This record gives sequence, C-alpha cells and structure tokens, in this order.
Amino acid sequence: YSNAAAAVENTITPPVKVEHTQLLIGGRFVDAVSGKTFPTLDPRNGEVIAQVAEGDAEDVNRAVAAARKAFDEGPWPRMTAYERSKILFRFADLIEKHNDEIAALETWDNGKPYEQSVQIEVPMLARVFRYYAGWADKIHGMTMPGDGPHHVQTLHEPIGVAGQIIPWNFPLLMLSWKLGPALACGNTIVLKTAEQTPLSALLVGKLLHEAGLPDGVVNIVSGFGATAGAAIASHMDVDKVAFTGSTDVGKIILELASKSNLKAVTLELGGKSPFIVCEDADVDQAVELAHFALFFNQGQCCCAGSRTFVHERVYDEFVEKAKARALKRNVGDPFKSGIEQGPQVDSEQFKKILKYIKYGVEAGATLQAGGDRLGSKGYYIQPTVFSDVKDDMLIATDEIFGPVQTILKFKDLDEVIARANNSRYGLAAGVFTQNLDTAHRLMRALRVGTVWINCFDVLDASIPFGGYKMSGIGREKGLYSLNNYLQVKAVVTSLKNPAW
Ligand code: TXE
Repeated sequence: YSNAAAAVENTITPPVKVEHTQLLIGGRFVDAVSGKTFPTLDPRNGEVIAQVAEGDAEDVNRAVAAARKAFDEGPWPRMTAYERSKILFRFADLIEKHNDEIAALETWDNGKPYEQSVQIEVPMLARVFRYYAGWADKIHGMTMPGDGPHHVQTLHEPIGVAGQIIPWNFPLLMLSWKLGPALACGNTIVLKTAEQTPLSALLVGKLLHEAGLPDGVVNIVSGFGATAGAAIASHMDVDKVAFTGSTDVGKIILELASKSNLKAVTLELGGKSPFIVCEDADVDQAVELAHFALFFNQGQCCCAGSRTFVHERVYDEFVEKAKARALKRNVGDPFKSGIEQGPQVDSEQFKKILKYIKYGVEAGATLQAGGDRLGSKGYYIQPTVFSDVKDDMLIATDEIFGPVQTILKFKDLDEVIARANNSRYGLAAGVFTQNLDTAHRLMRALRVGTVWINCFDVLDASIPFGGYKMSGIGREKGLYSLNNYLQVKAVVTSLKNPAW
C-alpha cells in the first residue's frame, strides 16, 4: 500500500462553501438556545470544517413546538394531497439542480468518494423523494362490509409529529428514507442528524423550503445523541420516533419511548450479513460482488456482507483472488477521481476497526491483506482481508463497520444455513449461485429482512428495508414504510336504510 499512502497525504480543496451551520426551526435558521457550537471534522485530516450550532433538549422543545403548531394549525396536513405531492416533486427538481454542491458537502463531512456522492447518492436522494411524491395522493382508507346496518370505513391519517434520528454513514439517504414517507403522509417532523455529519441536511432543508414547504413542517436539530437525540425519544409531544443506528442505542430509544408517552417506534439497527458463495459460482464474479458487498462506503453499511461464506471447493481460489482484489482497491482523497475508498468517518470508528483487526490476528485468523492504517493523517484504513475465520471469533460475530472482509469456509447448504442464521442480527444476506433450487432454498431459510441473489446493495426506493431479530423493528422504503407514519381511524356510520 505504499503508493496509496502517498495518495492520502495531500488534500484537495472541496468545491463547495459551507453556508448553513445553524439549527433549522420553524422555517428559520437559528442559533442553539445555549449559544453552544461543536466542530464538524474533515475525516481526511481531522481538521475543523465548520462550527455547527449544538442543539440540546431546549432546542428540541422549540423544534417540537414548531412541528406541533405546523401539524395542529398549519396547512401541511390540510392541503390537498396533490399540493403536497407537487411540493415534493419541486424539491426533487431542486436536489437535481444542486446535485454537485450537495454531493461535495456530503463527501467533505463523511469522507465517501465524491464520484459516489455525485453519481449515486444525490441522484438517489432525488429518486426517493419523487417516489414518495408519487405516493402522496395515493394514500387512502377502505370501506368494508359490517354485520349490521352500518357504513364502515377507515381513514388513513398522519400520525402527527415524527421524531427522526439518523446516522452518519449515508446522511442524505437516511434523511430521505425518513422524511419521504413522513411527508407524503402529511406529518410534521423533528430530525436530528448525526454529530459527525450535520452539513448536507441543512442545505437540503433550505431547498425543501425553497420548494414551498410550509414553515415548521421539517425542523432540523444538529447535536449529540445523549442530549438532543434522547430529548426527541422521550418527548411527550412526539407521536412517533424512527431511529437508525447502533443496536445499543436502539434499545435506549425503545426504553425512552416506553417511559414517556408510548410513542410508536421503528428501528433500523446493526447487522452481520452473510454473503454465501456456493460451489457452482463463477469465482471471479463472486469475488467482485463479495468485495463490493463488504467494502462499499468504506465498509460502513448496516447491510454490509460482512461474513463471506465460501464453499470449500472454491475456497482457496476465492481467498487468493479476494486478497488480490483488496490489494488493488484504490484508496485516497475522496475528492480525487477514480477513488474507491476514502477515510472512515471519525477517529472513534477508525479506532474501533483497528481494534477488531487486532482481535482477528490474536484469535488466529489469517491476515491476507491490509491490517493497518493508511498514511499518517486522517482516518484511512487499508482494505483488509482475513481468511480461516471461525464463527465464534469476534470479527465474525460483531459489526466492525469498516473495510475488513472475513472469509469463512463451508461444506454444505444445511451447515451454511445454520451458521448464517446463528447471529443476533438478521438484516440482509447475499446469495451467489447459478442453481435455481439452491437460490430458493437459501432465500426461504435465511432469517433476514433482505436477500440479494446474484446482486447486492440494490436499494431502490420501492424495496422495503429492515431487519429480523436485533437488526430492528419495522420496514423503511416502499409501500410498507407508509404504515409507519399513518394512523388508521375506523369510522362506523349508522344507516337508516341499509337496503337500496
Ligand atoms: O452509533 P449511534 P455510532 C453501528 C456501527 C457503528 C456503531 C456505533 O457498528 O460502529 O453503530 O456508531 C444518536 N438517544 N451503526 O456511535 O450512537 C446519534 O447522535 C438518542 C450502524 O455513531 O447509534 C446518531 O444520530 N439518540 C448504523 C445516531 O443515534 C442517540 C449506522 C446513531 O448513533 C443516543 C451507524 C441516545 N442516547 C452506526 N445516542 C446503521 N444501522 O446503519 C446516540 N444517538
């Protein structure tokens, strides 16, 4: 990795200026009540990008009050569904117009390759909002037959004020998966961004208002989990909370919700997803897909294929080729072109990953590639590959959330099904095979929320996403996500003359 080490030393100046660093409450950018700010850092070198207003419980109170007023008195839940839809479509157009600027902020704050932000993530942001703009005027209840002289119907109503707490690995996509369905259904929102990546959401929040969103419908509070986040989860006037992050914090959210007002909760948490390479696999293709499944986004994906199970017949060849592929991975300043991997998001994640690499070596797994930091500044980590991994090693049980591939050997399908399912997580799985029966068998047997067959990380707006077991509660995206933001009201009307 010596050439790559040089590639991370000189940083390119990002092609964007930071314009918004205050909280967005009631349609206005405002300072925190306390006047406090916190630095958001450039993961390429640890330098301060900007000081950002630090919201805490007081600011959450203000944001919830603004959202409550917008819900109880404002036009948003009352306007026609078509009007709401038009605002969301206009917003998507504005995202496209500002594509490169939004992408640059995302990369600067998070460290992900700029080409990935420009070509994939910001276009997906627009796509997700168009998808939900399309839903806004197609949400409606039903009529059903009753047993007596009654007209029976349901109204699908917005739930009210939604609290949304998002992580730093896909700041904009996580925002879209949460705001999209909540807005389509007519809710108002208090969103807390992750403390590592507050910037892109503030720009997008401004564009939402430019598109015609009424004041107070979306309020964005930058700040920390234990203060601002906990204040949202325990607020008596928040009707629903949606969270994406670690399983440990997911448990706290559920507890705070139950101890306060029993607000509805959806959780999208960690994973340790199996990627299963069957004996009939084309090894070159399997290596490439398994590499993508793990290393995409610096390995910081909740659904990363982080347990690579390979059939014993192709195992040796796979390991050799996986190692060669990792050694070729292009790591460097995310603003340079052709870069596949930038730095990890912050020093905490960086240290966590290096700690797990050490555990892997100590436990006796074979280090095939990488194993250390890259360069001397910022949070770059060498693409790392372990083979001879055993199921009970910490690198095979815990979410590392970094560029560390762990390869395990298996003999037959029964065995790999049992081992793949032997996890506290159940978010996703990858299956690589040409055999239709094998694909169907695995697809049904795996206890996970998503199975990708001969593909991975296909995350279209229409596809529901969420976890079994300790990977979460509920589904985001797709039709299923609308239920998270709706109340069903049954209305029964007595009929004088039920016959016609
Ligand atoms: O997560 P946290 P962290 C996993 C991944 C990672 C680990 C730790 O394994 O290494 O979690 O990352 C807010 N009340 N994932 O520490 O703390 C916090 O401010 C309310 C998987 O970043 O869970 C941020 O906005 N909110 C994951 C959000 O929760 C609280 C993505 C996530 O932070 C809070 C990120 C509290 N007490 C990490 N404490 C995925 N599923 O994609 C924190 N927060």
